[in-house]
Amino acid sequence: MATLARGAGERVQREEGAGGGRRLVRGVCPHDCWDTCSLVTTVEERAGGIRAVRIEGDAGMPVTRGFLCVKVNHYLERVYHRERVLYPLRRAGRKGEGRFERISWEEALETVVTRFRQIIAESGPEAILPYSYAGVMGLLQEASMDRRFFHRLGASQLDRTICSSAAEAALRLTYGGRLGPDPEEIPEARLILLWGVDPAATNVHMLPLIDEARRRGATVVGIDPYRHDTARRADLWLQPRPGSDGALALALMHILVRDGRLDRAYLERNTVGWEELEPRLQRTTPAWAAPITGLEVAEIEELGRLYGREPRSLLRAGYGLQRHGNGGQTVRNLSLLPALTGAWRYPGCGFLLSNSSAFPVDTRALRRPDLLGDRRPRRINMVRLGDALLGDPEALGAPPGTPREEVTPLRALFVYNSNPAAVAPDQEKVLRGLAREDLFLVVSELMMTETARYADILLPATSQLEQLDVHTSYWHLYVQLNEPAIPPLGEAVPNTELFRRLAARMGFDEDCFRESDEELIRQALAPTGITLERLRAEHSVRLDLPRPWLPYADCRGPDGRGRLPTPSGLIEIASEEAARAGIGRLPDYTPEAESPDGDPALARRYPLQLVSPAAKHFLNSSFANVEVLRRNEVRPTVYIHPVDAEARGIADGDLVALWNDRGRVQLWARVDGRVTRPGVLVSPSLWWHRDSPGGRNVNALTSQRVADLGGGATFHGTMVEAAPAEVAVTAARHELLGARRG
Ligand SMILES: Nc1nc2c(c(=O)[nH]1)N[C@H]1C(S)=C(S)[C@@H](COP(=O)(O)OP(=O)(O)OC[C@H]3O[C@@H](n4cnc5c(=O)[nH]c(N)nc54)[C@H](O)[C@@H]3O)O[C@H]1N2
Ligand SMILES: Nc1nc2c(c(=O)[nH]1)N[C@H]1C(S)=C(S)[C@@H](COP(=O)(O)OP(=O)(O)OC[C@H]3O[C@@H](n4cnc5c(=O)[nH]c(N)nc54)[C@H](O)[C@@H]3O)O[C@H]1N2
Ligand code: SF4
Ligand SMILES: [Mo]
Repeated sequence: MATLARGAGERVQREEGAGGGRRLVRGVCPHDCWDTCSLVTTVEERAGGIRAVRIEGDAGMPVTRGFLCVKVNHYLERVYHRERVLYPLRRAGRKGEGRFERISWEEALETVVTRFRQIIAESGPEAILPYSYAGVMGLLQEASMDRRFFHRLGASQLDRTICSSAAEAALRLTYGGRLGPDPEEIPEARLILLWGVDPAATNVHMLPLIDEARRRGATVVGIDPYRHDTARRADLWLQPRPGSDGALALALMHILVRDGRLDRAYLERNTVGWEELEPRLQRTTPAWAAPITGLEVAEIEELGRLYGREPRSLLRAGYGLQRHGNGGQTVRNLSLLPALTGAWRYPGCGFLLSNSSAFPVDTRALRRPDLLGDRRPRRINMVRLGDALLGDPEALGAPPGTPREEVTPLRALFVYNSNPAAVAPDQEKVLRGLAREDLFLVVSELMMTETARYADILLPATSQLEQLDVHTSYWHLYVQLNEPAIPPLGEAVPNTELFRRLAARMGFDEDCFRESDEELIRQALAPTGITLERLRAEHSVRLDLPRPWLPYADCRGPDGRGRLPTPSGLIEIASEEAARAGIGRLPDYTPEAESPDGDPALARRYPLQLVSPAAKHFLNSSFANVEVLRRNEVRPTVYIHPVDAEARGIADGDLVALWNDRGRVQLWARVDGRVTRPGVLVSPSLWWHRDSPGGRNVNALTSQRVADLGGGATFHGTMVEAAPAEVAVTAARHELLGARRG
């Protein structure tokens, strides 16, 4: 990899100097991924026009080191994919059928604006809902002109909760924001806990950092019900029951107290509420946590011993463990562990989930919430899209008990940067909602996705090679510029341009709707002190933060007062805000509601806990239509423990059905050592519907229930039953009859 990296760096210089038909353009990977890699695209001018011919990592970027992941190595296959949407299209068949006719931009914009005006006149602007997530993570193309447009319109507001909001809320109330150590300093850690994270799939640029730490003698422990590819790098692997990590963390705290492993000086100076928590930890013994987590007492003791003995520890948590009903409390408990041992004092140590708060970007300038004026449109949680589309009053933001007739239904949905037909929970409801004849659906997409197929108006979006943007990261500390490498394909436009055009059509005459992408970049970066000129020259610029970066080594300012943006200014072990949010003033453990402990009656019907984590060769549902990546991911798969498989007559390689009250899917079973805990199923995600024999992906099973904090998604809190596919038809029918009778 190092050779390749140097090679790419040399070429940048050589070919930039050479001029002529080949050029190298520097960019940034657009995807929702920890790494936020620097890219170099080789562009050729040919008779037929300008074409990107190669994409590789940028050797000049210290964290992403000149290599890309297995997915983005195939980015050009995405850019030039036959399923790219290249022109505005109008639906010509039934909803979802995917038959369209080409129209002009003129006609597309006019159609959207006419329908929006009509809907606003009849039902008010809240009948319109934007639905977007992080299909592109650049500050401009993810959230700028689009937000201005919908603020000015007064549309319903979307709570963007599908990924990380439970953790965000937990860290906000505990630490005042999302900060962790600098990933570049990870090799300094002597103990690394990979807690619910699979870097071999989702954070490949952490692998060399872990390897370096191991060369220097670090111990690596994995804590995940799924023994994924990163397990090869671990000295110890614990497989707790999904949703039980909060209890494991409390047991570790118990061990730290019992064994005298606390950094009392750190706790004293930097935290509030320890004296309230400490006595409560007497009961959270390893023996208490063992039946909850399904771990042996000896395993918990071993983990406690390792963590207590080595304050130079990094707890690297992933987002999977907070996609549970108790996910907020879980992250709160985990994030406090380094405050007990004082790990925050050391480079590369502490708790690392996200570094988003390190970037002082001016999002208000980009998004202009002031365009709302006095209006306070209702908020709709994106996790509940299915219910919202089907008119459920609470999902539409109304107080419990409001009659349906009193609530404005959604009459238009505008989807961009997301593929809800595949990624949103409770898929049957989402698809029924998208199929509503009276719903006006606008989709802006690169690809003919399974959401796009339902569109009334489908608009072509540019890929990252065709647009300008600036990127921060939720992992490393660099700001990076993405320069367009090729002209837009067909009639595709960047999201910023799409909403500029729509605003002009709507007659919005505020100056902010005419600002260029370069102006937006300048506004966004103003507080960082990093200029567009500097980014053009240097491409990747590290934030002006000290090295080593120790965000919580000392939480008091020079005047001795707490300096964190929490009410006390310190790390809040006891939190009034947590009490108000309903999770209690102090860290605690409540079982995941959809689990054997949380709902024993449900577990009798659906005894298996299904986890659907990120697939190595896809990025959510992106890349799942790239042939070579589909082949490498093999087929929609569910990993089953041999005991569960045998009890159901399932053999390795069988087509099986999984079902619950929400839906039913078919996948191929793997019966191997990946899940060593009976009762747990793992299905790497997300495939498109068309790749599964049943025509649905795993989200037909997941629920719209929200987490304890931040309205977060609960994808991994899903109970199901499984059987070989043919037998399952009858079993599911019995289940359905049983449910009706009961
Ligand atoms: N290849 C690839 N990379 C990706 C993505 C992708 O789809 N594919 N998605 C991107 C996105 S949007 C995100 S948010 C990140 C997510 O990155 P990660 O957080 O690494 O990935 P997740 O799939 O959310 O979950 C990680 C792990 O959590 C485990 N897990 C689930 N529930 C529990 C639990 O209760 N306890 C414990 N201890 N572990 C649990 C899962 O088994 C899984 O191994 O990755 C990004 N990168
Ligand atoms: N069962 C299960 N479901 C999950 C998860 C899970 O772990 N298990 N993970 C969840 C997580 S963490 C997340 S973040 C969500 C992600 O859900 P999404 O944000 O929907 O992610 P993608 O599937 O990557 O879809 C993004 C879409 O945006 C489009 N796009 C990309 N760039 C642009 C652009 O510039 N303009 C426009 N208009 N469109 C663009 C892409 O082509 C793609 O179709 O899924 C969630 N769903
Ligand atoms: S998806 Fe992640 S690892 Fe892959 S190139 Fe993009 S930022 Fe890098
Ligand atoms: Mo995500």
